[in-house]
Amino acid sequence: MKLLVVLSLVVAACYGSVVRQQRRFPDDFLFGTATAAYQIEGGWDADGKGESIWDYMVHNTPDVIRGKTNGDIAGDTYNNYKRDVEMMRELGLDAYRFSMAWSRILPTGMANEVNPAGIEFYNNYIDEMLKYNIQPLVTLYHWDLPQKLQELGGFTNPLFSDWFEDYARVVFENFGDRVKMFITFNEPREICFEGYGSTTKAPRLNSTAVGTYICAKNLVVAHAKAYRLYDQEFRAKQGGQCGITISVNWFGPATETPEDEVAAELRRQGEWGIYAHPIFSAEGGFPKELSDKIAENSAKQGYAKSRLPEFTEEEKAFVRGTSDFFGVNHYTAFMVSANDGKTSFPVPSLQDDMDNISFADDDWLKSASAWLTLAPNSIYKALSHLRTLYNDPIFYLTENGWSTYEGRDLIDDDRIEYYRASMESMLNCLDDGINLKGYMAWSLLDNFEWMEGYIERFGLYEVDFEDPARKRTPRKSAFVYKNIIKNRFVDYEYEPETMTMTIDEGH
Ligand code: GBH
Repeated sequence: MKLLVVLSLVVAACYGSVVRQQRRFPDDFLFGTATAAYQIEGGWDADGKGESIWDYMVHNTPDVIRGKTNGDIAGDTYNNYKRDVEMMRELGLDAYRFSMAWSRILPTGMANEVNPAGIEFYNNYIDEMLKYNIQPLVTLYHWDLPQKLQELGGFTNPLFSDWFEDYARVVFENFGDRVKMFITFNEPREICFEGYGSTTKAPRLNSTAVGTYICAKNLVVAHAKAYRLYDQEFRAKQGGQCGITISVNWFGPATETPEDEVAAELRRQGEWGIYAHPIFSAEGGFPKELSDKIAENSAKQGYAKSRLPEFTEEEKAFVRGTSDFFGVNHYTAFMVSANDGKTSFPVPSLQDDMDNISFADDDWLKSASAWLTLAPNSIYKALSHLRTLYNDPIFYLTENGWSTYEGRDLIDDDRIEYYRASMESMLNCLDDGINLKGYMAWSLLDNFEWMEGYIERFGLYEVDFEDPARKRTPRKSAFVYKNIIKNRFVDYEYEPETMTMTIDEGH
């Protein structure tokens, strides 16, 4: 007996991390990385591609981008896609999430004119992944609307959902034989609030009180049309899935006072509830507290109707239940307080409708991005909340990642700390029985970080944007992620022996 105790003590001492190591990811858990067309492809007008709202904005108002750079060439994946797939093999990825550029496939946005070179590019890219058993996850829309459609009002045109459905049909028809997971939209909040409601994304409409809300409604209807199209005309023969990705950072109350609880709830509804509730809730439509508040404010402000365009019962039923999974982009958390009257927002505005303030804890590790800190266990907090609210959906984390500054060396220990913390938080989800099926790290490689240009870097691989060949070099975090994928647990002792990548057998 005594011997046994001593023995097990010795074993425990030798394997200090044994407890953590027992927590494994299942073999069928999908590990991948994510990117978006405008951020990596380049070839902005190559071979018949049409102009997108990002092409238009960076060429006409270059000052809006830090360093006045643009995505004209970016990582030049248009010419380097084979190298990108080689990197996926080096990492041993199960899956890869990327987006298609609408204007590369349909140069004017409308389905009357399909660009064969665009179809060919995505065919080659997909086939290259499939050769090595890497499952492609395709996002149809990651922010690069064809400029011609913007000139017709973009997401605020009531016909927007038809244009999107027509585009989706072209994508399903051409690629659905090989792509089994489609994501309609990436981050409705960033499309609608940042693009239409502020000036931090194209098309910079700054119509926070009205544009944001029209966009929200048209976007979820467009999503539902694409989903129903897939369901009715493609699913039986193609056998895949269709869903949406919403950015869900965690917004918890700063204190336990009822005021802060209410503030946090309104904030969650304004951040992601207005996009998620119509699709994932049992009753459908916009979340009640926020929509009541907007209606009340609109009346006070002299509008004839609520600034939030409500759904008809028929529309509610059409949109409800139209996602095979809940794609979550999650990066961080904020604490929310009721507005103490010291902060004033423009009236009318979404910010005024939510009327609260938020902040990160000073102790949380800071990245190169002002909004991004390492908040403890925030994946678990976000997913367990969503799970209760929306009846236990299947989740994929479709983005999660960390930024460092341009020019930093390849030893990115802070990114490694972040990724390891994310793994622990996901394991907490799995322990709790949350239906989390996969994780896409943002990002495979450094890319054009929208308004931040090339200053904030999210890549597991560093990219030399001065080099015409856009050489890619693995950071230390790439080796650590590779090790996690291979082992299906987090080995805290692991250190790469060299900084040279190889492709393991079977990849
Ligand atoms: C994702 O958005 C995007 O899908 C991806 O394309 C992007 O590269 C990645 O994150 C990293 O940023 O400047 O203070 O107004 C994440 C959500 C929302 C984070 C907008 C940055 C800007 C806040 N993003 N936010 S601010």
